[in-house]
Amino acid sequence: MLSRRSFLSILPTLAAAQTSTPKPNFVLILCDDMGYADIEPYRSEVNYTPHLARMAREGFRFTSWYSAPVCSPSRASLMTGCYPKRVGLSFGSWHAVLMPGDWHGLNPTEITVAKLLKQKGYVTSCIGKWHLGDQPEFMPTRHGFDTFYGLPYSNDMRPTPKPQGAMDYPHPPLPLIRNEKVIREVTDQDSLTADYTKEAVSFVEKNAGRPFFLYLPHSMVHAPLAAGKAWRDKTGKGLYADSVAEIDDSVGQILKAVERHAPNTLVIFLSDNGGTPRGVNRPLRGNKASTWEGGLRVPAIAWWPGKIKQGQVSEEIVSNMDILPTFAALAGTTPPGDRKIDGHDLTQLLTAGGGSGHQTFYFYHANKLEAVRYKNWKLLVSGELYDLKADIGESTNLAAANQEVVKQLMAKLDEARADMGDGSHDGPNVRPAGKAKGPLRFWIPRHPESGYPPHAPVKKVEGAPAAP
Ligand SMILES: [Ca+2]
Repeated sequence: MLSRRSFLSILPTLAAAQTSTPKPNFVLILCDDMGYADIEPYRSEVNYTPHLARMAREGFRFTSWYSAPVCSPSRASLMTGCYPKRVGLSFGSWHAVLMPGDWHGLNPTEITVAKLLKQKGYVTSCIGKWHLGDQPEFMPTRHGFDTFYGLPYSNDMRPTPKPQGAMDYPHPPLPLIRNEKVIREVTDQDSLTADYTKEAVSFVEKNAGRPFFLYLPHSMVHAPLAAGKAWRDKTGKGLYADSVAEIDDSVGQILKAVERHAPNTLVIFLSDNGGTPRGVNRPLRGNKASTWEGGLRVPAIAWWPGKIKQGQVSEEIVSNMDILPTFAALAGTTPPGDRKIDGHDLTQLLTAGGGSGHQTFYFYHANKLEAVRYKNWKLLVSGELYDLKADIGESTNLAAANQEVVKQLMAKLDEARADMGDGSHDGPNVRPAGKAKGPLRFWIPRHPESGYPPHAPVKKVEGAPAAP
């Protein structure tokens, strides 16, 4: 046993050791529209994804990671640690997601995970698709990222020959942006994944000596699908499979760069929402843009050799909202205390094998509350009840035999309504989306031959509110 004196004498050494513990780096890789069973760790029978398989084998795989049904809301929750509804971004201004020239975006008053980490001395970069507002004040460089390279929104938001409806709103040319400057119009998307990957690897190499946060939201496998020359027709299973294979190769390059240059790095791989019918969501019901499990439950793998034990799998309810509190804790800081944050710190779960996720998770589709999960139960507002542990595919409605559970979960739905609201009613604890201050601009004006004015807003989309 240590004498009191020798015990006291080692205290300063311990304190010094603690303060000198290097902060971990973070790499957050986000795939777009990838389905639950599109990769090997989730039993894909189509796609060959050796690098993601390795990540899962050597790391931690979640089977109940929830995102949001579509792109912008999913990214809002990743960046803020909150339900999209809480930060006013469960819906765009006239479409399910934010559109080019949209007057809404992630509120500049929100504290993103990038802003938090930057305050702790991290160098931060967003490489890929942003989709949280394309007006200058909403861009990554105004939300805590030192640098940005990529697209401001989805790769399908580009000029189309015949605009019809909201998705075919007469879009401006699709811009590739570095920081806050347009590099060029993107017409051929084949090199996007390779370009992002090259930028990402170079970022890791350059910043290996300091704590960094790399956010890498790929444009793929969102349509229009594309793959680099080396990948096109490589799988023999079509362009979707080629595109998935290239994403997997990109993951391999990131892991290699991290191992070589910055081994103290937590890498997380996610999809931003459930898969489309192009991919495979088995055994889940439904697809992207629904609140069936197939709309929000996504592949999710965490990898951090030496810190995360190999080959772990967890059924805990976890979500995009947990990224901010987790990264904050690992970087030695805390989420902002002046506002409601919905996410949980997953550090214990990831590194100690203990700890738990959420007991309750709410499913919003646009502004509408559609379901709640509590432990293994999921109740839809329609009154249908599913036991997700026994019936992950939501095939058997057990409401009739479980009226007490229905009652309990209905009360939980009411709690969400009183907190965040439902439909056009915003609850008292909802914060507004940002609203653009200046005249609405596109990054590249519309081509004169499009027949539309050069800048947004232009054409009245049916059902859309008037532009401010
Ligand atoms: Ca998406």
